[in-house]
Parts: sequence; C-alpha cells; structure tokens
Amino acid sequence: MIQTKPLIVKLGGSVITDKQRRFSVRRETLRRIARELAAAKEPLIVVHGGGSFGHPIASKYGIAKGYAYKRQLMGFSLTHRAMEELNRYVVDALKEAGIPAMTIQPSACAVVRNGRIISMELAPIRKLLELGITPVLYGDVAPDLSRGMSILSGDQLVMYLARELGASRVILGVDVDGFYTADPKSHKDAKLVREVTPESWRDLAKSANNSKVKDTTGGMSKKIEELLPLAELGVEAEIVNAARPGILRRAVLGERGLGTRIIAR
Ligand code: IP8
Repeated sequence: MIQTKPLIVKLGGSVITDKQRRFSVRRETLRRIARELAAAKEPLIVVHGGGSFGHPIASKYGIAKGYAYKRQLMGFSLTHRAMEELNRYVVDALKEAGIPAMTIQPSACAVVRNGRIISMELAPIRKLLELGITPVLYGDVAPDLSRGMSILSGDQLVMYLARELGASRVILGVDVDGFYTADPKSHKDAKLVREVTPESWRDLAKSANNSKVKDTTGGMSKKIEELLPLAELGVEAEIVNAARPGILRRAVLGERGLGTRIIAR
C-alpha cells in the first residue's frame, strides 16, 4: 500500500467567514488560503469550521444540548444545510487553486455517542488520499446514539482523523497568531504562548482565552484540549494565523514555530 500519512489542516470558521455577519464568506481570504494549501507536498486533508454559517443556527435550536423538542429537527436540518453551503465555497476555492478536493460528509460516516465520535468509516478517506484526492470535512450536526443529536466540531474531527490515520502533522489555521494568555483582541498585555505541553497546560488552562463571540463548540482552550492527547500519541500540532498571508503556506511546507506548537515533551 502507498504511504498515505496525511497532513491535516483545519481552517477555522473565524478565518473563512465573518463571524459578526451571518452567512458571510471571506471569499478573497478563502482563495488565498486555497493557493497556499496548494503548496503542500504531502497528502492533505482539509477540515473547516462553522463560522457564521453553522454556529448561529446550531445555538438558536440548542443542537449541542441534545434532542429535547420537535422544532430542533428542523434546526438540525438547517444547520447541516448551512454547513453544506459553506463547504461548497471551500471545495470550490480548493479546486480553483488546483487541488482535487472532494467533500466527505461527517454526519454520514461518523458514529457519535454523547457528543464524541466512537467510530467512523475511514476506508473511502484512505483511498482518496492514496489516489491523491484531498478529502474535505467540516464541523457538522450528527445523529447521536445517546443524546439524539449533537454538534460534531471540526476540531474533534481533526483529532479523530489524525489519531486514526496517523497524521504526519496537524495545522490549525485561526485568526490570531496562536494561543495567548488572554484574549489578544481585548487584552493588550496578552502574551503569545509559543509551546504548550501537557505539563505547561496545567497552569495555562487557568488563564485560558475567552473569545468575544462564543462558539457552540468552545474556543481556543477546547482546541488545545483536543490536541494535547494527540501530541502524547506522537502527532504534533501547531496553531497558526491563517488570516496572515503566507503563514499557512510556510506551515504546510514544514516550517515550525510560526504560532503555538502543541507538543508532548
Ligand atoms: O466550528 C461546528 O464546527 P466548528 C460546526 O469546528 C457547527 O466548531 C455545525 C456548528
């Protein structure tokens, strides 16, 4: 079998959409990002977040809390539809940049219980990678075996895929330079943390970031908590600023230390 250890890149919803305006794609940014990803020399998986598409509807209908009332069924459908729409923009931008990209719908292949993926059909993804096609996944709603419904965050997908496929590396593209000791958008004295390890996280978690616009799936500390177990399994990750032109390109080409590294040591 051909070696298909993929590089997994997550595009944060706050980078590719304007979170203050519903259903607003940052088209130019998306085009630039797609061109930067096209520089990758290894098999690539792209996962993107919900931004101003999935999150407002998901929170309006309380999808993350599980199924409790009938109106949520339409909310579930609408949230998924919104994510499909955003996904189309992402896949189109990747194709325009010369990346043969193809959507994999997470809610159709992940089995979720209590908000966590318990299994996922990965054979098609493995085959796509082997062929040289870039699977594109996204934060999605999911039928949940115990809660009825839940939100499957892009971060959880990244973690699961990285672990199960043995990723070469994970890059999370966000709209700040990495993990800060406080929210850099509201705290001038916030300091960028260059490296997070399981040991250093114990102290850092206390001063964790409170993003102004709350996601239904949590902010930066949630990301780190998803990534630390991965680092312990030997898959390093880095959170970089994908809103700054050129950073993602350097990261996918293998450069380290551009943002916050999440490593085991
Ligand atoms: O932005 C959640 O994905 P995320 C997507 O990666 C939905 O947390 C459906 C809200």
